[in-house]
This record gives sequence, structure tokens and C-alpha cells, in this order.
Amino acid sequence: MVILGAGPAGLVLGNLLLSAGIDCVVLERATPAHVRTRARAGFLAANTVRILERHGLADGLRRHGRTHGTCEFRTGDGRFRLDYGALGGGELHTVYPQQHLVSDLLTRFQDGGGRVRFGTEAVGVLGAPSGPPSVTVREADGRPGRWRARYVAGCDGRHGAARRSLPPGTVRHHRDHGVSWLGLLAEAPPSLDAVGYAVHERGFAGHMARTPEVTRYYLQCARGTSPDAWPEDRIWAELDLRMRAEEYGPLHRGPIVERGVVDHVSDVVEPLRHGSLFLAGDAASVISPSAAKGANLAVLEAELLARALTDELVHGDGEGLARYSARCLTHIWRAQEFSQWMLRLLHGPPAADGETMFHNALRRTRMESLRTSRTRQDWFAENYVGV
Ligand code: RFL
Repeated sequence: MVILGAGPAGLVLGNLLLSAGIDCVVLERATPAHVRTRARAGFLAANTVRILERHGLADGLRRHGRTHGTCEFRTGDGRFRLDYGALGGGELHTVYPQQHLVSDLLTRFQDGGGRVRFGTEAVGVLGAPSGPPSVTVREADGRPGRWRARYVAGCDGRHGAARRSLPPGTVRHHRDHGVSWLGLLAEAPPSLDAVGYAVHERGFAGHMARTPEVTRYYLQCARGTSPDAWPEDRIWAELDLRMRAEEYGPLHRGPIVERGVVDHVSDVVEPLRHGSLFLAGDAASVISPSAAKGANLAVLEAELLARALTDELVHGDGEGLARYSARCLTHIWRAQEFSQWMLRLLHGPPAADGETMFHNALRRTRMESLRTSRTRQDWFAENYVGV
């Protein structure tokens, strides 16, 4: 079994296969240091934590993660809080930076005898639709190589080799939501004990705790913006303005240690199985980070794939593999639908047009029903924490 990519999807899958006694190797383009320090997600859904606990992979997050169940919306009409942990299914997030989770998973995999080939870039997957697959690679020293396997798991993200190797006729649903965020990491403690979503005429701003010392902020920005156009003074001034710091309290400032632009797109491959090639995580579907679903879907799909592969390879039962794609796509489309709803709640139309006032009136009404309707709040909580 060859797994492409040592992100959350690839490493959960690798660990589960290893403990089922299935021989596998992970091919990873980057260095171990890069994999262990790449900051992205932070909000793990309750079901993600249950999966990791079920397989003994949750020691780090149990020790250092913090549960979280409140978000605060700030608009020109005022602010309100939703204790989503007490609504809907009563589930909480655990805040644990993705790079810490990936680091835990990697240590566990290697300590258990799992093999990871770092600096090995998959170039293409050949032969998968009709027969045994092989993966062509560029080794760390630049030489070409080839790995043969019974199955290949494409867990190499949105720009990986698995996606490039899909047979003609594969459906790729793609939607550009026309919204971009400047994603920031500040070496500063969180400024509020809630996820902060601020809707402002200058654009969206977001606040999400990561650790007691580090906070993620987002600022909606124009498509094509260079992060260099945002010096620290400009970032803090804009965050103060959009988060309405004068009214609701100052933000804790600190050095901005990372900045990058995220364009919000949805991209779903259908089906997720092509003979002996299976896609999981961002390779299967890219989702806007507006509702923090990507890493959670990656872990869920990795568990479903590991179970199905184990049934096939250990017990000779191929039913799970046959159903893998359809099962994952149900979860993926549900998450896409909710993320799109969040995008519409938090942003105006992509460009000023004749319907701007209409869009803004709908957005305000959506926010108001979230503030006042218990049924709406339960629906929000169930979708916000659930995968
Ligand atoms: P990853 O994490 O991208 O890992 C893929 C791995 O594959 C390697 N790779 C290759 N290796 C070999 N050959 C090739 N040709 C290769 N091409 C790539 C890469 O080096 C990498 O190590 O995919 P995976 O495992 O599917 O995990 C997906 C998640 O990382 C992603 O969905 C989340 O980070 C999305 N996301 C969030 N998700 C959440 O659930 N909660 C959040 O709070 C959240 N916040 C975020 C996010 C994504 C963000 N960005 C940067 C898009 C915040 C941000 C800013």
C-alpha cells in the first residue's frame, strides 16, 4: 500500500493500517521539519476527537488541546454570542493546532515502525483504473523512481499527483466563491474567549484562538492582494476597526509571524475511487475554511478508508471499498453546503453590483434569525461542530 502525503489524512490512514498489520509506505514531498510546523487548521470537531481516541491517537490533544463551544458575531447592529456547545447535539470543538496533531501522528507512525520517505515527490499514478497501480516519483536527489503497490491512497492535497492522475471523464465540481482572506498568525494571546466573526462594510474579520500564546486572525481582502501589502500597523488598525475594538474591547497585539492569502473555493472530485486509487482529504475535496471543516473531513475519510482496506486485505470483504466514495461524498456535500451558508452569512456579494443591497438585506436577515431563532441556532450548532 502506498500513501501519498504526510498530512492529517495520510498519517491517520498510515497509523490505522500499521496497527491492522498492513504494510504501507508514505511518500512525502516536503521535509520532516516542514510537515511538523505547517500551521493551518485548529478546530477539531467532537467526532474527529472520537476517531483519534478510538485508535489511541489523541494523547497530545487530550493533554494540550482545550475544548471550545462559543462564538461571537459582531455586526453594525450589535453583537451576540452563541454557546453552540450547549445547543444542537451539545458537542464541542477541541482547539489543537494542526501542526501539533500532524507531529503527534508522525511520531506515532515512525515509532511503530511505519516508513515515511521524505523529499520524495509523487509525479503520477499509473495504471490504477484497470490494474495494479504504480507511482512515479522524483527522489530527494532528483532521480526518477517508481513504487508498485496493490492500492494507492492519494492524500497529497489539492495540488498533488493523485488529482493530476485521474482518468478522463472524472467529474470535478469547482466553484470559486470570489472571496479571499488574509490569514494571519499573531504571537499574541486570544483577545476573546470565543470564535469572533465580525461583519463590517470594509469586509469580514475573524478571530480564532490557537494556543494561549498564538491567535489566528483573518481579514477579508481583495482577490490578488499580496500579503506584503499588509504591514503590521495596517493589519492591527484594520482588525481594530472591523472587530469594533473601540466598542467591544482592545485586541491583544503581538508580532504577526505568518501571513498568507486564502482564496475561497470549493472543489469536489467524484467519484473518489478509480480502481485501485482512492482519494482522501483535500485531494478528494477542497472546502472554504469558513466553517473549519477540511481537516475534520480528512480524518473522517482516512478512518473510513482504513476500515474498508482492512476489511478487504485482512478479511477479503470488498464491500467497504465499493461504498467508500459514496459514503465520503455524503459528508463532503453536507460540509460544502454549510460552508457556503457561512460564506454568505459573513460576506457581501463578490463585487458591487445592482443587487448588492438585496444581498446585504438577506445577509442581515440571516444573521437576525441566527440571533433570535432557537431552531436556527440548533441547526447551526449541529452543522458547525458536526462532520
Ligand atoms: P494536506 O494537509 O495538504 O497534506 C498533504 C500532504 O501531501 C504532501 N504532498 C505531496 N507529497 C508527495 N508527492 C506530491 N506530489 C505531493 N503533493 C503534496 C504535502 O507536502 C502535504 O504534507 O492535506 P490533508 O491531509 O488532506 O489535510 C487537509 C487539511 O490540511 C486541510 O483541509 C485543512 O488545513 C483546512 N483548514 C481547516 N480545516 C479544519 O478542519 N479546521 C480549521 O480550523 C481549518 N483552518 C484550513 C484552516 C486551511 C487553511 N489554509 C491554508 C487553506 C486555515 C487555513 C488558513
